[in-house]
Amino acid sequence: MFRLPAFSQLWVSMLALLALSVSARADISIHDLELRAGIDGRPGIIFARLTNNGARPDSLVGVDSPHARIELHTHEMRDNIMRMRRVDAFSLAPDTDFVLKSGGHHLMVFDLAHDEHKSPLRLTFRFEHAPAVRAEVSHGDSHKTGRHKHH
Ligand SMILES: [Cu+2]
Repeated sequence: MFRLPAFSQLWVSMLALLALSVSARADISIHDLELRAGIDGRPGIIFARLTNNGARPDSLVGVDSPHARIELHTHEMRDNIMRMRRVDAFSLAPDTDFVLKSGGHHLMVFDLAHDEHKSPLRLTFRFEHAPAVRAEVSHGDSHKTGRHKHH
């Protein structure tokens, strides 16, 4: 009987750990992931919607994949021409959706060494504050990539 307090203490700390990991996991969620593979060795592109459920601003500082090198890109108007530019981070305002879409912010996929159209691409989203989020994205329709120009 004297071992019971120790056991229940362990149980309480386990519950606390569980609660911690659940709330941490909910900080930033990623939806609507879409991968458009590039044609003839051109870079692919990833779209998604990131929701910062936390109470403070955060930033996406990188996306890692064992299959490819991934850059954060944005579009900006310069000399009356829309160009893509690499950025170090995307700011994620609290309680707000950040949308990666065609013609806007997006993820550029380089050197895709991957068995195309078979297994999904594994991704790890890294943030300034929130714990990293792992996700997978399957190959979508590559015919649409023609509209996306890369400079
Ligand atoms: Cu780009």
